[in-house]
Amino acid sequence: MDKSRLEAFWMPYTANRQFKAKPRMIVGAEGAYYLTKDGRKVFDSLSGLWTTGAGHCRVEIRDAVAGQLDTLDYSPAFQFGHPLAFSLAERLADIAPDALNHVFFTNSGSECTDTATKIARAYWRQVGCPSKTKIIGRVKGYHGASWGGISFGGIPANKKLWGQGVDSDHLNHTMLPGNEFTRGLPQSGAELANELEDLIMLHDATNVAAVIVEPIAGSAGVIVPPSGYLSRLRQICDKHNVLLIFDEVITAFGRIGDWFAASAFGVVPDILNVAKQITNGAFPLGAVIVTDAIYDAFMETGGAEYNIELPHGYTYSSHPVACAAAMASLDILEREGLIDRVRNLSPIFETKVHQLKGMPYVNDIRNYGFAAGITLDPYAGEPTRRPMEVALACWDKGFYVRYSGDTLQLGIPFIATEAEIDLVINVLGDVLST
Ligand code: PXG
Repeated sequence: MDKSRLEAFWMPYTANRQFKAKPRMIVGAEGAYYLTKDGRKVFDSLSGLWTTGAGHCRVEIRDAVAGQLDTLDYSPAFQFGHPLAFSLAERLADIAPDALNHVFFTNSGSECTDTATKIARAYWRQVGCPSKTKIIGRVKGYHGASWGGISFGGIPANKKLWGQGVDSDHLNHTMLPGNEFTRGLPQSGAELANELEDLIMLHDATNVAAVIVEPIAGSAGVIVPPSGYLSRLRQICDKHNVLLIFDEVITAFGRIGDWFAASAFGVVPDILNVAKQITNGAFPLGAVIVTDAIYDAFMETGGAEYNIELPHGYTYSSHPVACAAAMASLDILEREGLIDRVRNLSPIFETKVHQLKGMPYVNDIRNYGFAAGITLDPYAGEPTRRPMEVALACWDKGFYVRYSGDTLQLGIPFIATEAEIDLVINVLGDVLST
């Protein structure tokens, strides 16, 4: 491809100069594989960007999308509705735990972050506590690229260019020294949740609206919560009237062998964000699922019936094609028992990924469900270089492996076979030891 065409596209979260010097073009996909421009088949070991667990180019989703484009390609999202949006919302409310019964649609995880935290702040105002505005995130958290996302997130590289963001503070992350190479949930570290109480004391509960965490931090390298940590967060939120927001953009819809981390860990937030896997990546869609208490508060304080209770939304909120893609994707997960498959095969994935312990540079491995993070010793002063080199070597050998910061990430497709798991672990082993 000529240089001016390459330069025309400013690629997101990408080393543009490096990519454009040696492009890695993907032109097709099928099942657990990509097809590259140079005719190679490449195993998709992050299911896209944690999006495509059921495999690529599913005909059921294609047919649903095509059918929807034939019937109703777009309908206005504000003040009018289409039936599929209500059906999808009801379906999500049915599978979400407990009182999480009301769904606000967005188009992405970042929009979910903004939406959930705007709802949290507005909720407190509506119930007579207008000073509760501060949002607490967590170091190493990722909640997207919007102003809310970078403010509540805790990855330094994603924050340093922008200056002042939205009012926030941060809990520490949960990677405790001594917990390296833990399989699944670390048994120690639940007390780290007590920092939330310290922060609430520091700022005063009358000023704190919500805490937002990924139950398992994804982007920063699959940081699994210590056993008991999330339920302690829940208790502290209850004690101080602070809303708990779970960002399940990666963990929802099967990645960890359950519908949600909230259900897997038995801790129910007040607001639950989802995106990515909801449409198997085939169409942008996010959803913010809130409790009866939150929804009812807006309906009860909304004033005259013609008033808009929440002046918030997006042109493409509840896009009919996105809803059709989501329905078809959820059908696939259910019909093919893919969530059970992940749960059943997770111990095998866990055993295999931990076989990389002892390989050169590997200083930690964390895993849960079909997700794993492998942290590598850095080159002196260049923390992100080694994972990039490993990932690019894997690409050359026919494996798409994602890296972020000092960590390699695996989020293998739900449909991956044991043999494919073996192959991806073996290639990582080969690349690390050469
Ligand atoms: N929350 C979480 C937990 C995410 O993982 C977002 C919000 C933002 O979603 P959008 O749709 O606005 O991008 C994400 C996105 C990685 C990786 O390498 C992770 C994400 C995106 C790209 C790469 O782990 N997560």
